[in-house]
Amino acid sequence: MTLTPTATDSAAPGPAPAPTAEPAQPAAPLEVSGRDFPTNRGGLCRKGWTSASLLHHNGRVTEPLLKGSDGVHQPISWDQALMLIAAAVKDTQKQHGNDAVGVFGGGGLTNEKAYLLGKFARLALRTSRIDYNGRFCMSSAAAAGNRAFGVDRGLPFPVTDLDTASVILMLGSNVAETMPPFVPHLQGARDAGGLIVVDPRRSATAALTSDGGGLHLQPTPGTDLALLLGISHVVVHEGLVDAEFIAAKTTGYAAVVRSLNAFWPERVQTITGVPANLIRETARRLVHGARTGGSYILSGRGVEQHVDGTDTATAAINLSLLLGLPGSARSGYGTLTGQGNGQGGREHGQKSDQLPGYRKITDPAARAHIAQVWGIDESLIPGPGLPAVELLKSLGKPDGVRCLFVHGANVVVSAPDTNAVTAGLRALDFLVVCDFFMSETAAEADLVLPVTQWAEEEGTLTNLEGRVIRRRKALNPPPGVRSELWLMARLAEILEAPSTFSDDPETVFEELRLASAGGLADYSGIDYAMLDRGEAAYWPFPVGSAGTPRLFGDGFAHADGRAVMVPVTPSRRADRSFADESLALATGRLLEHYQSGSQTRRVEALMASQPQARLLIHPGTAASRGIADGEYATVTNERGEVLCRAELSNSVRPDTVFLPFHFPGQENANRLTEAATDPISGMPEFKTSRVWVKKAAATPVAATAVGVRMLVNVKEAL
Ligand SMILES: Nc1nc2c(c(=O)[nH]1)N[C@H]1C(S)=C(S)[C@@H](COP(=O)(O)OP(=O)(O)OC[C@H]3O[C@@H](n4cnc5c(=O)[nH]c(N)nc54)[C@H](O)[C@@H]3O)O[C@H]1N2
Ligand SMILES: Nc1nc2c(c(=O)[nH]1)N[C@H]1C(S)=C(S)[C@@H](COP(=O)(O)OP(=O)(O)OC[C@H]3O[C@@H](n4cnc5c(=O)[nH]c(N)nc54)[C@H](O)[C@@H]3O)O[C@H]1N2
Ligand SMILES: [Mo]
Repeated sequence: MTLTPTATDSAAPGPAPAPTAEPAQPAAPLEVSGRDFPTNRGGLCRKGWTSASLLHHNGRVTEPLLKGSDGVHQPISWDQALMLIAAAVKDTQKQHGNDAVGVFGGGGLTNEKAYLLGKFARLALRTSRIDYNGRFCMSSAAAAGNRAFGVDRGLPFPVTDLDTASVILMLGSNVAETMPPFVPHLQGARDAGGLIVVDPRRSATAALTSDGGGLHLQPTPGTDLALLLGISHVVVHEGLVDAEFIAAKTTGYAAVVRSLNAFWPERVQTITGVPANLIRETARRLVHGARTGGSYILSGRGVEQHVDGTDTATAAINLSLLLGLPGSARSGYGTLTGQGNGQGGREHGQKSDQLPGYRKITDPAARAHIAQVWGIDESLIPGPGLPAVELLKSLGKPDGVRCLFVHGANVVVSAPDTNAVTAGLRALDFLVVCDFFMSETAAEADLVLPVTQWAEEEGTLTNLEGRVIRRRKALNPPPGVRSELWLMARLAEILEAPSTFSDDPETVFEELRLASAGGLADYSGIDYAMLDRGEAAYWPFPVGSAGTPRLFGDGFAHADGRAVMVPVTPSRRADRSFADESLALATGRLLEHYQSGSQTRRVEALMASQPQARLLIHPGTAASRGIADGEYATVTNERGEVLCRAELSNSVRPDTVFLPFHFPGQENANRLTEAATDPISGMPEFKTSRVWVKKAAATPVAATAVGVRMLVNVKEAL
């Protein structure tokens, strides 16, 4: 049979759901094919096509595995595993208090699993310490959206609205590699000469600007905030502001205008390296677009994953407000959500300060509502916990988390300053990792629990447009593998949790509906039956409504209906230069690999095409260090060292090098990234690190072995 993907917003390997999938029918082998759906137009990226091979991969973990004193994992029964966990939780909490148990979730989990994980942490584990890898992904864009609009939905309009735009400004997003099915939506703007890409690299997306007269702005990494202030300065000082919109729909305009004074284009050129004439041209094209076919501003991780990511996204929103884009029928602002369920995963309680329905855990009314849905006393809901980076920093510390559950993240590869994270994991009293593969994080675990993959479970996801989509089960999991809903329900029972924990996805969704009712992300009018009929379900979708494909047409989500303009300015830190021998390290993605590579490094076809990390470096920069194309280089700073091959390319600025973050061990870019965070969102500084690059003293032995190592069958390794 053919499984129908991918209504997804990202290029996740788990093909995402179609609105009208067929009923569950175990069958093998499973094939994956594209289906016509507005977000992808039937397209599917290479990782999508190869994803089915992972379902039957021989590296699949199929039994609970306990690490012995010799460091080797050995199979145990599920009953033994559950008893061990219960004992570890009780012991830890007796000795160190309830918050010594922590949970690290994932933006790839279905809505049902994400919702139940938040409830499980707070009621069964009785801890406030839950956060998730979406903190590394969408948190800055989310914080900026909440601050400006009062709500955080990646695209406040259906993605097909972009098709007719004449100008699209892409800020640090490389959709040509990270969301290939999205690229057709840029065609209208490309044809109109209106595609403008901001990226320190000439990425595959930046290269799309060359065929129709688009623009590529190539700033020094980490200087986007200044660049956006420069573009806004032009809009204000050339009299191009949409004054009617500002007066009717916003607050804070005067302060924002004042904050722009020091950012005239020539000065911004000296900060960013982007020529002043391109800054002016960008502003003028955006204005022209807004007055003709429509202008959109879209942001990606390149501008958001910084210590000033929230302020940078805010500067992008302010620019869009000056132009009157948000809420307009033909124009808009949005951010491109990444993970398979990056949107839904950030709405229903995995965040440390959140309750379902995008509610605040500190809000008394929200607590009362959720306590009533859960049938418990409100005092049983803990207060806010720690955001991801702080949670990871606390691992193994006397007053920190000492027993950790990981559901859907591979932090040994993907978290910032990973040497420190790995040390933290090793200092834990007990680490439980749920995964389908022996990821680098699972390899550190005391207990690895084998869980179901995307095609083996029912559930829902919410795509980048805020549209809830059903994912159907297509085949049975291998014997020995359990669903995470089952695991949470069993453990809740053993730990004598209050309330109820169902292992049936539809029952959990029904509860999520009630819990989300009246919240910002209201799903109460959505049910499985309508999703199965293929009906479009955009939240907020209160009972009795028809959902909300387009937000902001009638105003913004703040009480007065206005968008809030917040003045922002670059910090000294973000302004720092790389004038000495050091270089700016930017990180990001390759077409062939997904995230920590835990899945895609197991696919032969993908490994054959991208077997190892390569450091993208400008030929001049490489020459001054005596590094030839393909030779090994070391990339170092105070946190660690990466050893990998150099790839000489004019696509990157001479002051910048680029590393993908998909590879482990000595090729892991996150040995170099800093765990400093954005004070508002908790986003770490993934996109700009100060590094020194040298020719490697000796060629390492089989550097690729690090990537391939995990292909070994776990059982064979025992
Ligand atoms: N192939 C593939 N597709 C994916 C994923 C994957 O791992 N692989 N992951 C999914 C997920 S979770 C996400 S979040 C999305 C991410 O999708 P994107 O945001 O498109 O991904 P990145 O490659 O992280 O970053 C985009 C661009 O930012 C640029 N950049 C780096 N530093 C800066 C900077 O300081 N300023 C600016 N303006 N640009 C900068 C990089 O050169 C890169 O081209 O992709 C999703 N799709
Ligand atoms: N330097 C640098 N670092 C980055 C980034 C960057 O641009 N640069 N990007 C960041 C971003 S945007 C993201 S989203 C993160 C992603 O980082 P991670 O979350 O670590 O990435 P994944 O490889 O998706 O890890 C998910 C793991 O969970 C497993 N898994 C998948 N689905 C499920 C499930 O349903 N249940 C369970 N239990 N396990 C599951 C997979 O097999 C895999 O081992 O990385 C961040 N790290
Ligand atoms: Mo992400």
